Amino acid sequence: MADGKPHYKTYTQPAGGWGAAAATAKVLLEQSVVTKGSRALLSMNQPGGFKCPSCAFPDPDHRKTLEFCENGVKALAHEATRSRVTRDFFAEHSVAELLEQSDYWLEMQGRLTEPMRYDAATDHYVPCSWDDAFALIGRHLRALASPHEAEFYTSGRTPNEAAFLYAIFVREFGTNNFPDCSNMCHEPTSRGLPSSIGVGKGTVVLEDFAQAEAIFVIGQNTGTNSPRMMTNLVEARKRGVPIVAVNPMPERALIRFTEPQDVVQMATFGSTPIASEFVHIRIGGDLALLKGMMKVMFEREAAGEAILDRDFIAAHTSGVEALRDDVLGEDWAEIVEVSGISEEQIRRCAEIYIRSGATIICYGMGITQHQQGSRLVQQVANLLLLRGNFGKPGAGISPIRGHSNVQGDRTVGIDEKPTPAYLDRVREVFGFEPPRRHGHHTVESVEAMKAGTAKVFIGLGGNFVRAVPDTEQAYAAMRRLELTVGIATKLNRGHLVHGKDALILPVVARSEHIRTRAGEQFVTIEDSMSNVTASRGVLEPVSGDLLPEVEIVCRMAMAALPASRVDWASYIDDYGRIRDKIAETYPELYAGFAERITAPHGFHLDIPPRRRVWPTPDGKANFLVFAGLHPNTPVDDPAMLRLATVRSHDQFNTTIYSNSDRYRGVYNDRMVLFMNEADRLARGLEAGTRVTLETISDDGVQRRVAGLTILDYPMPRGAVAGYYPELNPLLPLDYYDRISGTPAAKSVPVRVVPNAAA
Ligand SMILES: Nc1nc2c(c(=O)[nH]1)N[C@H]1C(S)=C(S)[C@@H](COP(=O)(O)OP(=O)(O)OC[C@H]3O[C@@H](n4cnc5c(=O)[nH]c(N)nc54)[C@H](O)[C@@H]3O)O[C@H]1N2
Ligand SMILES: Nc1nc2c(c(=O)[nH]1)N[C@H]1C(S)=C(S)[C@@H](COP(=O)(O)OP(=O)(O)OC[C@H]3O[C@@H](n4cnc5c(=O)[nH]c(N)nc54)[C@H](O)[C@@H]3O)O[C@H]1N2
Ligand SMILES: [Mo]
Repeated sequence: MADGKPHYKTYTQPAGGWGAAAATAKVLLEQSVVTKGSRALLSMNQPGGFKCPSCAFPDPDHRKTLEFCENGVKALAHEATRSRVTRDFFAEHSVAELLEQSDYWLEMQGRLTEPMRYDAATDHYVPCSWDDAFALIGRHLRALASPHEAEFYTSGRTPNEAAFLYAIFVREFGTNNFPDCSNMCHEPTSRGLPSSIGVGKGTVVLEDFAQAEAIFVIGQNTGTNSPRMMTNLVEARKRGVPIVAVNPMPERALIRFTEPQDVVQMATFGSTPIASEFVHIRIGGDLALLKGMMKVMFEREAAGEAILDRDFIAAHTSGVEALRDDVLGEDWAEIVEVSGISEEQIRRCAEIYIRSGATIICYGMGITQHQQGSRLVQQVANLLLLRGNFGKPGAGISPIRGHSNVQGDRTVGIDEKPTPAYLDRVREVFGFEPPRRHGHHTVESVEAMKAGTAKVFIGLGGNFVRAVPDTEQAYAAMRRLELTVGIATKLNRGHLVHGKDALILPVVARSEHIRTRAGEQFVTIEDSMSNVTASRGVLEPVSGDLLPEVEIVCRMAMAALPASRVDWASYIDDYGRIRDKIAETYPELYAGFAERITAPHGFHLDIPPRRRVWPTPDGKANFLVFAGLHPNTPVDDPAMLRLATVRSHDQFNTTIYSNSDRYRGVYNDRMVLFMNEADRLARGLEAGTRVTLETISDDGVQRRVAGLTILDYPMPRGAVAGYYPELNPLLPLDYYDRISGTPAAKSVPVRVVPNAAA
């Protein structure tokens, strides 16, 4: 519940277990969907059912009867909720009033039910017909001096069929302005890995977990953000496989976990220890750790031991000498200083890695959201390449993606820097000339809004203005626009921080039936391990006035492009036709789509490195050098702390399920700052004091967040953490990885403002 008093109590139980079971029941009750929700859960992640709308972790095909987790249940319960946002709700509350409410309150109002248009005269959203909504969008888009004045955002819940058509529509309209949530997330994987192994995706499949001999989990909070992966970690640990967790926060589920599906463990209050080695890394210390491990390997190899996979390196890679020189040139004292990890523990990690015949490295936002996130990802690949950990069972690189279809959206064309090969295919398949000039990623789209060169924003899902950095500036930028369109299931702040004209367009959700004139339709999703599966909703749509995302995309296109070469109307009813076009556009990945998708568990998209084929210019996997030990520019200020903005256990990105964070022992409060006690004492602060945090930057902008309660927490010295999106005002817009465009949300240099009124 959100309205209790804030309190803080260290969580000492294993993660998962009865706490998870209780939380599951509670959220179903809270959303009044016990029967409906429980019925739907029987179909979640099952053949013939729908894919969980929460994270992108795959589900096994040798499944248990139930294949969901606590946070999947929360996502479903909030989607299937009995609460509704109706025209009466909007009549009752002006936008100014709604802006005063918290993100949590907005979320709790329930599902959107009909299209609404902003009325400036009264500052209320008022009902509007779908025809009028599309006409308004068409009018605005056609009035632009250039197609590059529009920004077309995508959030990763959008299924392949809608995303593919959106990519075609926007390109026929004439721009590659595709800011998307991936730009804030795993873009360092998508951009960093191709120069290394030739593809921008992970190489591991779920079965590999059963054959791995060591698993590293770096910068990823598994128990909260991909809880179904805990099953794989538990199984591995029971087989005696070492698990190394690298994290500045001792995330509870990575320490000890009870599987809610394990009847015996539940009944006996048993649990499994997860990490055999917990590496309490400094924020941004991962480069030093990775290099330290590689240094151990090169040193021992030079001393005559057979540490490296020499045959693999000779046959499949290039650049190992340059990497060796770089790594051997690093100094131990500095490695220890920057990582915060002792040489002894780094040697232990190296030993685990060396002894393993097949290693998987999983990673999340703790690796990607740094100023040099893309190059950090490449160092993860280097470490794996040194022992040939690609193209064999139980081994590989495993980025743990975020949104359930964020990977799929990119595969089917949501890309601000599309390849010439894709654009050529689009021209051949659809008969128009797509734009070649690269478009805007997320940060560039905000810059364009600030500069006034962007005029229209269309958001296919998501909560753009809350997810991007520099909240104040982003709000101001958004308010300059001529038109903002939010295509969504739930009301969020992005609909309230709007342009002169604004629309809220409600969609059929993942768990609901899509019925068209051609009958029941299904959509497809690509998970984090490149499996493509069908998703069929099982619940009745919450209102008769919702449209599926596919239809919304088609009708926007028809309104904006009266002379289009594409037969949009034909795609509205029959999603099989869209899949045929996907197959035509991507023959090497999607040939035979219609047939292959009928398999109960879908199919796997080809990942060439799994076959030891490297689609790089020289046909080899490349060791890439990243000089130095810092993935973030060092800041010369003794008062500096590195701030990581993270998710609580009770949120999905900007959607706040409750104000508590059970595993970190925080209840009814999101305005907290996790800090090492010694750092607190060094600043002369008392535990539980409220402070103001200020960003250290040299652009002359003051960025502050006040009212943060300090909690003593086992953080490394110099590292603090707090919640996203509340702390986004501290993240400067231009503080991002230049290769991927991803904001460095895990390493913001900040200081506590002494004596600020908080
Ligand atoms: N329930 C739930 N599931 C989700 C989401 C959600 O919000 N809620 N979001 C989805 C999305 S879009 C995504 S991208 C994923 C995100 O899932 P995660 O990648 O787990 O994301 P975060 O919680 O932001 O942070 C990950 C971890 O990075 C650690 N960290 C911070 N800085 C560093 C560092 O410098 N080095 C290392 N090694 N670690 C560091 C933090 O302590 C934290 O444990 O989850 C997806 N699944
Ligand atoms: N400081 C900081 N900032 C971050 C991050 C961080 O760790 N720190 N993480 C970044 C990451 S990894 C990500 S992925 C982004 C997330 O950014 P977004 O993807 O933009 O945000 P979400 O909160 O996932 O979007 C939630 C909204 O999506 C809508 N929605 C839900 N389901 C559907 C659906 O099926 N269809 C449609 N059309 N709409 C739907 C609902 O209206 C809901 O309000 O945030 C990024 N921002
Ligand atoms: Mo994400």
